[in-house]
Amino acid sequence: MEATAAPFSSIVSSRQNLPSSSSIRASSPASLFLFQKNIGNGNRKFKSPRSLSVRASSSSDSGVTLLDYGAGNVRSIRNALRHLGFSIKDVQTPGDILNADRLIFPGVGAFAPAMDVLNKTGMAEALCTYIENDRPFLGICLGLQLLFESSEENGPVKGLGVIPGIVGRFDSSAGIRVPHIGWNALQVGKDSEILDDVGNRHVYFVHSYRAIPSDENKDWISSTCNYGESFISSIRRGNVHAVQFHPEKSGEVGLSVLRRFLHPKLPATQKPMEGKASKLAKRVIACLDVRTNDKGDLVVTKGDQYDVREQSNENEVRNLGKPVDLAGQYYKDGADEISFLNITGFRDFPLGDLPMIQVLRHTSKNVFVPLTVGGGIRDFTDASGRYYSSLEVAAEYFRSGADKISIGSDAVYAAEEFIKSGVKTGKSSLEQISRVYGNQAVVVSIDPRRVYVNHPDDVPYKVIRVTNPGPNGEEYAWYQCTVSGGREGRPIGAFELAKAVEELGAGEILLNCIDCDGQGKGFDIDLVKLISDSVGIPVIASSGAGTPRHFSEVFEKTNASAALAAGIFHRKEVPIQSVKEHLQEERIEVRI
Ligand code: 1PR
Repeated sequence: MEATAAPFSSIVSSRQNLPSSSSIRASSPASLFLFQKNIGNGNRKFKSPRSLSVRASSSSDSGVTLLDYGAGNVRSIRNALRHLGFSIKDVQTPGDILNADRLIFPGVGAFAPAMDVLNKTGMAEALCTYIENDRPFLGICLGLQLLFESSEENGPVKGLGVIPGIVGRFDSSAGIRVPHIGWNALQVGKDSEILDDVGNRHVYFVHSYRAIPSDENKDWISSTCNYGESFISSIRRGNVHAVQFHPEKSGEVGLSVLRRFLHPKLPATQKPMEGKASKLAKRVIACLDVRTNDKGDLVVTKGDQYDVREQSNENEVRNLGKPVDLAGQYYKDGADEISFLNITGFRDFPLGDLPMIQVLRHTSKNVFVPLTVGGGIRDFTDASGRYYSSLEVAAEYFRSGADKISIGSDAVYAAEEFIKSGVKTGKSSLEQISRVYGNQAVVVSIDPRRVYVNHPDDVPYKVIRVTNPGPNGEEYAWYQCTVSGGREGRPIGAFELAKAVEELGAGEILLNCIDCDGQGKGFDIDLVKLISDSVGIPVIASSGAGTPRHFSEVFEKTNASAALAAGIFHRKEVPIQSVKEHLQEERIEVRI
């Protein structure tokens, strides 16, 4: 496919202030990669605008036009629209935008490559014309940001220029963690219409850049959100809407936003749904460790200190259920996020492991909260000599329904290399994926093991005084990172790794602890405190949850943004709702 830059003036009347493609930086290999992959996989062809003529609108009441330019997870919005009974017509030409009855633009990825593609395909001009004509439009996330004049993301880069203002990065020096990931509350203006059912409930955000309210854009703003500062969470003018949050990832309340956009004549809700949202909520995440058992079935398993085999003569892989079924159950139970970790991914090639892709595809049909997938994300050459970049692996996961990918072993090697050389090569999977999809889409999963020492100077890694002394009375410990599912210890500590991967572009840290895994005795508070105090990105505390009290403890004693558990949920010992209720009682804000 060629990303054509043919003039669009033959079909659209001339307009002012259009972003000129010459002001956009040259197409990055990443954006072209995405675009080409998209065309290749979706059998879609973007035609030159010259070949178009404006047709009369033909969409039915249950049809919606979707502008998918090929980056990130657009499957979720497709699934949400289908779930709501709508059929989707994909934009293939700029003319499809002009002829749409209602258009959804779920922008994902980074600002510059997105604008690059929009300009080169003539879509930018068509979008501006469509919006100027007050046609029904819903932009999501980057689809909101692109409406502004420009963005500082790898820029400045010119946007569509529909709304006055510059999209800038959240200021982490104000003591907030960037990216802004999680469920936050809105301050909804009067005439928002599509937000009528949101009321005082949390919706899901994931972004590092935001537009801020000003006198010039105040007429557009339909809601704001607070995260260190007030930023624009939605805009509305006439039939044109855009939201910074992800309705397709905001559970039932998010689906109501889409429903109201698709059915603008729905009666206004007299009383918004109940809720008590006021700020960013602490997240409760359900984690599914997935692997193939000895019979060849893909199962959810769970280890004790990473040993997932039964202590029986058969020594079978523990089978705690089917991945898609369990994920669906956890969604209904109120999980704020679901993680799938392909725990044998370090030895199998993920794209050869199609069941994992299928799990994502099926899960994302009915689960409307964020999905993370990890395991085996790295560059790979298969038996026939075909080389797959980690970017291709990640792209396939995103296309299959993942919102974030999680990198384990490969991030350890990248961090070791970076610490040794002091140079960011830009070639590691972590750097490549975060460059293309944004760092909010990249989680680094750390599998550390506690190593007790007698003295802080015993090892060249960050050593802390531990709350509970070691078996020989040792008062200190460091946390050694491992690879290959805990099988191999590496010469790097969790502290050093966390700092390095933040530099390399990780957007979030999933902090496991081999010693605590499956023990049900609580999170390793010393470790979670160490890491969550050392980095500016969100940290997910993982391993060891046994009771609801363990969740409140980790939120009260550390700066963790989320807490993850597996065994207690799989064995139905503690329902997710009980955890949430307990956190509420302890006055810790959660999404209910
Ligand atoms: O190295 O990029 O291929 O990624 C492999 C991924 O698989 C890593 O994220 C790694 O953490 C995970 N993994 C590998 N082996 C195991 C294992 O258990 N044998 N699982 C494994 C890690 C840890 C948690 C677990 C919590 C909570 N599982 O995710 O869910 O400890 O458990 P609990 O609440 O029951 O205590 P790569």
